[in-house]
Amino acid sequence: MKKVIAALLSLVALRVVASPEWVNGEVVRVDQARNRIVLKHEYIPSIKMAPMTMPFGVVKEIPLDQYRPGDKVRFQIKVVDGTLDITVMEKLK
Ligand SMILES: [Cu+2]
Repeated sequence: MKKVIAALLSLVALRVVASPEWVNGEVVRVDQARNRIVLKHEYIPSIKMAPMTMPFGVVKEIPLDQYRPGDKVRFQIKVVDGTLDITVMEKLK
């Protein structure tokens, strides 16, 4: 039983540390050649960014060829030297 509780607690701790911030958006333009995407995004609490349409860098693991203008998506970002990169992105149904 103790083991189970310990395992559960470590799971909870992991979730807190890795707690991902999902932001909803809509694809406006895809620039596959430069690994960039223009999104209309919602307010982003972690960086206090108002809703707007703007370009993002995209990590190469994300298959940009599967995205089209008008797709509703949610994504996670990281800030690198003042620019925003999308690290995870998925389509919303
Ligand atoms: Cu923005």
